[in-house]
This record gives sequence, C-alpha cells and structure tokens, in this order.
Amino acid sequence: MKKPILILILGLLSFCNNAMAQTDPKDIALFPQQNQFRSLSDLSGIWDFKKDPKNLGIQERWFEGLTHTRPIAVPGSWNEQFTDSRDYLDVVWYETKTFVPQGWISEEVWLRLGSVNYHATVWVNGQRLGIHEGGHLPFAFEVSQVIKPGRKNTIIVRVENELKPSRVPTGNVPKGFLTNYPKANFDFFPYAGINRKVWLYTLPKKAKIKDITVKTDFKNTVGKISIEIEKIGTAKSGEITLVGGSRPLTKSFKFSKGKAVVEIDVPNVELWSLENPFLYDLKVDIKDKQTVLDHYELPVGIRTISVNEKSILLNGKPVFLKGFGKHEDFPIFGRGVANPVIIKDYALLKWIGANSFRTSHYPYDEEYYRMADREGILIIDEIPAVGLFFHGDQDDLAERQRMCKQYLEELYYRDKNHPSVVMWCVANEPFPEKMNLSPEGGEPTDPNSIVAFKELFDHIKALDDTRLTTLVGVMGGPVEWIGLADVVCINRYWGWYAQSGEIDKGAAVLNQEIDGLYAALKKPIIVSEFGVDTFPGMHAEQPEMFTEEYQKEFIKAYLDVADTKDFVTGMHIWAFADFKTSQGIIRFGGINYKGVFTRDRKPKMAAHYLKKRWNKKE
Ligand code: BDP
Repeated sequence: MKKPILILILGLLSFCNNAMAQTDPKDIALFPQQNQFRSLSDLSGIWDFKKDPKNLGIQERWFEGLTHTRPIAVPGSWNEQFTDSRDYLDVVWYETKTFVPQGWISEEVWLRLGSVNYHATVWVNGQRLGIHEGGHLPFAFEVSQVIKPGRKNTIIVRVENELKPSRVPTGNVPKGFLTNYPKANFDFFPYAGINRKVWLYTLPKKAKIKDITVKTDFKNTVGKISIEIEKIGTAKSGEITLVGGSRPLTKSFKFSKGKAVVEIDVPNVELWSLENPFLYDLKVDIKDKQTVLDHYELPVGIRTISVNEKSILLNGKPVFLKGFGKHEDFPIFGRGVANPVIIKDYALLKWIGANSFRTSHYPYDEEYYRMADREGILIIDEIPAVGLFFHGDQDDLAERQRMCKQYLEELYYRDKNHPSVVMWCVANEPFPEKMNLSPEGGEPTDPNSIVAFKELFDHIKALDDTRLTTLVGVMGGPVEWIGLADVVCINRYWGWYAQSGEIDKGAAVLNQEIDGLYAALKKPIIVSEFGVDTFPGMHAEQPEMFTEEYQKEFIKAYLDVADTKDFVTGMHIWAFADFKTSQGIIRFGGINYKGVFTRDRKPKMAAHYLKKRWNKKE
C-alpha cells in the first residue's frame, strides 16, 4: 500500500476509534435494575491494583493482564488504603475478574462505573472500550461484543488523577488561590480511584426502555404527571401503571419515532413535601403486540418547585432551606461510597432539624439522592466547577468550559427524576483575577466570564426548565455572576477570614451586604456557606477563634441576621462535618475543621445549639 493511503486509513481508523470512545450521557439515565428482563451484577470487592508512575502500562500492554499487583477495595479512594500512596495522583491500574452467566449470551450487556477520579480508560478481555473524563458521575459502555458468557471475564481500568489547570476542578494553577500540597485549586483532598460501585448489567436485546423523564405538577387536589418514554428496538406500544394512590392508575401508549409521552391525572394527590415525602411507584412496560419486552420501575414524587422575588416555593408555598454544605469524605474510604455513613448522615440531618444540603462540590453517589427522596430532604445539586478562573491560558479555559457542559449533561441525565433535587448549581466560587476581600466586590467583571456562565445556565435550562439554577458566589466576587441565577447563593466568612475574631462586626457586614445585594438583584438569597474552623474540645469562656464557643456564636449571629430579612430563603452552614484537605498552613493536620460534626460524626457544641434552634416549632 502506498504511504499516503496507509496514513489516511490509519487516520480514519483512529478517528473512528476516538469517536466511538466517548461515553454518552444518555447511557446513564436509568440506573441498572434487576427484574424479569434485566439482570445486575455488583462488582464491588477486592480488586488488583498497580501503580504506573512511569506511565509504561499502555506500551507494555498491561491491559492484557496485570502482574505484581496488590489488593485494593472497590469502591474506595486509593489514597488512604495503603501506607505509601496518600499523595500519589499519577497513573494506576485496576483489574478484576468476574464470571458472566451463560444466559447473558442472549442479552445486551453493559458495564457501568459509578465514579472514577479523574480520567479512566477501560478494557474488557483486552479490548479497549473507551475513556471517560471527570470524576463524581457514572459512565457506561456496551460490552456485548467483547464479553464472554459462561466464562470468567477480565475488566481492567487505567486511572489517573493528575491536577491540571485544564481540568474541572482545577489544580496546579501557577497563580493558584492556595499554597498547598497536593496543589489542588480547591479546599478538599483530591481523592483518587474507583470511588463508587461498578456494575455489569443486561438489557433486553430486542427492545429496551432507554430513558424515562418524569415531570410533575398539580392543580387543586389533582396531581399532573407527564412521562416521556424513549425506547430502542421493536416495541411499538406500552403501558404505564402508577401505584400508591387509592387505586392503581394505568394508561396505554404508542411510540412514535421511538418516543411516547403519557399524561396522567392523579386524583386526591399526595404531594411530595418535607413533612410527607410521599412517593408513588411508576411501572413502565413496553410491548410488541401483547408481549412485554422490557420493564422499568421508578419512584415518583409529585411536587413543584418555583421562585418569587423573595422565596423558593415548594408546592407553591415558601420554604426556608436549613442545612449544610457537605462532602463525601470519611477516613480510609476517602471519597469512596460508604452506605453506613450515608445512613448516619441522614440520621444526623434529621436529628439536627435540617431540611436540605448542597452536594458541595461535586455530585454525590446515587444513594444520597434516593435517601433524600425518601426522607424529604432538598438537594442543591452541584457540578465540580469549583474555583474556576478566567485569566491565564485560553485553551485551558475552553477545555474547562467543555467539561462543565459535559458534567451538567451527565448530572441532568442521572438526577432528573429525583423530587429531592430542586436546584442545579453550575459553579462554586469562581474567582476574579484579583480577590478583594471587602463587601464592595472585586475587580471589574471579565466579559468572557459572563458569556461562559450564561452558556452554562442556558445549557442546563435547555435540558430542564422545571428546576431552579444557581451559581455560588465568593466573598468579593462580581455581583454580575451570581445575578445570572434564579436564586442568589453566597458564601460568606465575615468574622473569620475578614474581621477575624470579631463576630459582631462580621455579622454587621453581612447585614449591610445582603441588603445591598437584594436591592440590586431582587432575587431570593441563600447564604450557602458560613462557618469557622473549630477544634473539637477547645473552649474559652469568651468566644475565641477555633473554640466551640466561637463557632456557636458565629452561627447564631448569622442566623439572627437572616431572621430579619424576608428575602433570605435559606442558610447552609459550612460544613456538615470536618473533612480532609490538602496540606497547607491554614489546614491544621490537613483537615478543614468547620464541621458542626467531627469527621467521625460527633456533635460539636454548635450541633446541639442548632438542634434546639432548628427544631423549635414556629
Ligand atoms: C469556601 C469554599 C469551601 C471551603 C471554605 C473554607 O467554597 O470549599 O472549604 O470556603 O474556606 O471558599 O472553609
């Protein structure tokens, strides 16, 4: 073959390979489910692990099988499982072997990884499936062509979590905000690895439900549900059943161009609310003539979420968000999902009288959202766009913008049917080139930043016009940024990072500032972070920084200010629990101590104070 033709063919092949390598956000829309048409295998357990500090693995074909490995738990971050890898963020490889049942030969088989930080490349039986960039959200590949039913199959994942200015969140930023190690441009430890569960699952080959989108409303006592069903394959019609009311409601539908929209009225509706988070069960069947080909079930909470000039409205009534910014963080697990911690955190949220939290600073494991649906907790769902900036390399900026849009899409497809999710958050604390820690705000706003944020808001609004949006603003950041959102969220530390040691002065600044903000924006405000580092067991008879008394008085002063403003629609304390960070001079022992609970969930004095205040009957 002549050289130019060969180059052309190789180029085309590599183009096709790359095009095929991208995962599709729509493939994570429906969480894998076990029923008469779908099977599920949870691959959690002890996998094999090997570091690749010189990045030799691909060249040496490690994807055909790893040698000289050590054991590692999946899910779980790698940083605290060993005695030598806390700060290691370069390349590693994971391997597991799993038996695939013979019966799966007639099914379509998929592999889903719940969250890999940050960059994953996946092989099954030596065949490369593709890559996924970005942590904290799932991705899936169809593996029917490469899986071998009736045999053990090998799954290999190459992971790296390098901190780069082009990534979201950013790291190794030359003019970064924090001087810390590892050099994350954000205030939480960059835990790495396969942090959530990995699943193999099947879908029926002939026809499958690809996606279900539920939107809800109500009029007087009648609930209104609109259900859009998307299918692939030969099914022509279907049936939905809604269970939970006085009698099941059933409706048939026909597909047109692969889609069907079903509207149902629910008489004597039980709305999903904080007091009564009522969930109906939606069952969807798709059929060819009378034969059912696939089935999927989904809990549905009927509620509306909206906003007026001063408040967030749940089911048309003002709701005040009491709660926290949180983290997925626990000793040894790192950012690895730990169900007992999830259950404990919900128990503590209920104990303290909270009704909401923000998934700062990234989407959490699916289990958090299912629990919130069940428990009646409102979620502000945030992508990992923390600490964005608009100076520096323009290519990096464009790449970050692309990633933010990808995150928003994946987040939407994963979380769109949760009644608990009431708001999408497109960024936390983007910062201007020069910070100005005064309530007057920072530098003049970079017009490119406005264009970029508008694009993110438009992107999520185009996907979902039923929820609210926000962008969390930093102290001294431009008002134009936060003003783009439906709800103004601000993080404030007057009385800590500024007016240090002077709670009254800090509260006075807050008081004046939020009056100004409301006058300028005429939108409801949530103080989405306020808090102080508090070393458990440290006391002083007069509140002093780092003592439990100071935390309690600081929180009280901020809540008292909020109580005098009818346009404040929520107060989220930073943070729910202490959490691990990079090392730095303002993070004693690599821990952010602003938790109201310790890292192992013991209450500090402020937790008892909040429990009293938040549980008081109005
Ligand atoms: C804000 C960030 C949060 C930090 C917090 C703090 O949003 O991630 O942990 O302040 O300084 O800047 O404790």
